[in-house]
Amino acid sequence: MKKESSPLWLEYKPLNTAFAGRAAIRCPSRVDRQGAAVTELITALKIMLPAAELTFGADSASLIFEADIADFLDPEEYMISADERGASVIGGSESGLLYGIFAYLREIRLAGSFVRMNRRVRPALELRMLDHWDNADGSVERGYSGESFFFEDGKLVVNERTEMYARLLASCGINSAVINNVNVRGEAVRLICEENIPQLARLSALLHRWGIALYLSIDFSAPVSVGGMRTADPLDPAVGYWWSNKARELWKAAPDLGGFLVKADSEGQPGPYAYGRDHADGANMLARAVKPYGGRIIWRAFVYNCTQDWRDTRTDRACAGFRTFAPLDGHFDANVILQVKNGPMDFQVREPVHPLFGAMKHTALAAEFQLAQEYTGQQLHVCCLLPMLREILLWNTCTDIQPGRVIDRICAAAAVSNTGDSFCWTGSELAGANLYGFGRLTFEPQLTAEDIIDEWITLTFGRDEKVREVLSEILLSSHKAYEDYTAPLGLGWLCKPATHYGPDPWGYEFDRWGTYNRADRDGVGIDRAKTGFTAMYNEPLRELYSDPEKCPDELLLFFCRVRYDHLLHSGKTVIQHIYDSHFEGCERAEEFARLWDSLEGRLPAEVFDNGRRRFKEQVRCAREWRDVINAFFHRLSGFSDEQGRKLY
Ligand code: GCV
Repeated sequence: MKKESSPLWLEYKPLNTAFAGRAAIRCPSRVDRQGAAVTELITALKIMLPAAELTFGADSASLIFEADIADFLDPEEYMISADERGASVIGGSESGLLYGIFAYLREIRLAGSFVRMNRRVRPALELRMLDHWDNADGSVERGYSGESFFFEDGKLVVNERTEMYARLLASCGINSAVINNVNVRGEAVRLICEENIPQLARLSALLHRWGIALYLSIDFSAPVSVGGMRTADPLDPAVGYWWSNKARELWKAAPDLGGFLVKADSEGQPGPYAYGRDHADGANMLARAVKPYGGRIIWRAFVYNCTQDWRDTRTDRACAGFRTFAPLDGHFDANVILQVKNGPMDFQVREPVHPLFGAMKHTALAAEFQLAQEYTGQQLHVCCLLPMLREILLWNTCTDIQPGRVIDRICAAAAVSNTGDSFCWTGSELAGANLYGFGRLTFEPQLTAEDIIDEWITLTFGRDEKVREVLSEILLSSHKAYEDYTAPLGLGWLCKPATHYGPDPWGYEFDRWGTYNRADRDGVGIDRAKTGFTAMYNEPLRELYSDPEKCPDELLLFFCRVRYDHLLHSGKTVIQHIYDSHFEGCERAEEFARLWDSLEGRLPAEVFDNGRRRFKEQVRCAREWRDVINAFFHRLSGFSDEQGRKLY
């Protein structure tokens, strides 16, 4: 069933100016008048200047908007020069022009009137990608925003919502989308089969018009599962031949297809190991099949042993990605991108940056983030990820190649999407900031989280000062609050297994997933110098992380095993920090709920009520986290709270 959707930050309103004259759009023939860029400009101007007479190329106009394409710009680059009489927007291609038009419209909406500006911008990363974990049956793995809007009962859906989705993505700079789950199951295995190709082609064309390339997650064993072959061995020529034919068939119908995303040999997904081959063998075979069409293979580095024995203290899951992929550096074809999760474990609220970013020197890399708040409150808790994303992108890997920040070492950023078919797309209105901000930040990483949040609030909720103040305060302190009441000093996995919601500090301790805190009566944390993990970082990081006296407080329990009375740089003991941060984080959540309540009457009623319900749940759950985690450590360590608060 088709559901209504909100235009989010793209709701145009009349500008403050009372302009009633003639406004002209001028574009030379190399610009497509029916293309997305010009269409968006017209749509916006009609609403922003309701009394204006809008024409194409009229000389007597008092407002002139020029749109052009120029070869001296990169395809996605744009240039704007504007003043009170209009604007000239030039792109390096239709996509660059589209980004320029969106940027111009954003500025005049933020100002409420025509602005003077001169700007030339080129995106920092080549691919800015959303990864949907949507299943063909319409469910979404780790989805907290309703059902899929791409799939319904095994069928691919293309409708007005798809068009709105493409506009939203383009407006914040996202240029690629993987529409199906990396765990390719059920009918999704057949997505690349003949019966689905016409609909894929429609979707690909729709997205392409908005500068977005369609990617598909594929089943590595497709030659067997849908091709009827006896093997999917990447070095078997018949397998390569099967994939080449499949690529030809797909790109013939959908010439703008971006490529495939592959989760191989991970959490039960098939891969090259079954045939005694390595990940470069698997990725390169696919890369050769898609190469003639400019296609790419995005290959995930999330490979580890998920059937570990908890008694085995020598195997460390954090080491797995590095051990698998670092020896393969330089072995991948040029059209393979290795997609590495931001940390070595799995999207915890605090993890060190993955050491592969500082180790792979001859491999194209993508950083993978998770906007779906699987481990960060599942969109019931507010948790704005932008400060963290920015910190990671600008983090110095200390490699000998300069510049060596993560953003300099990658060509792509991907984010597991937080969208679904809920009216506001992201379940919680506030989670929209993560979606918008991911696009803006990966286009222009020099923007601060504060800038982006302020921009998003104004575009989404208007310019009410109180709303702006309250929402920025909540959003900017939300990640710290969540970290405080759930994950002290870098210690992850205290959540309930399977659902990953709510506290259960023993939950993962005797399980098979390689996710342990090893807390006992004497101390807590894992000595990762001993497991070999800290050695995967470049100096001076290696030394910093190996030494409990030097390790940054926020990562101490990730890297080191310490006693509860170990003194932190902050001057507190570990145990007192655990108690304090849980009380403080929880108080912060209570404060968020009060702040939100102060916005009653200033936000649309449905938005306010939706937020109020979610903050109520956040407060309940934060109290649960506080009391369970404090009781756990109190009972194990025997230390009481310096402030005499109740620890249960
Ligand atoms: C799509 C974690 C999640 C899984 C997810 C996996 C992955 O394990 O819990 O739901 O699977 O990561 O990123 O592949």
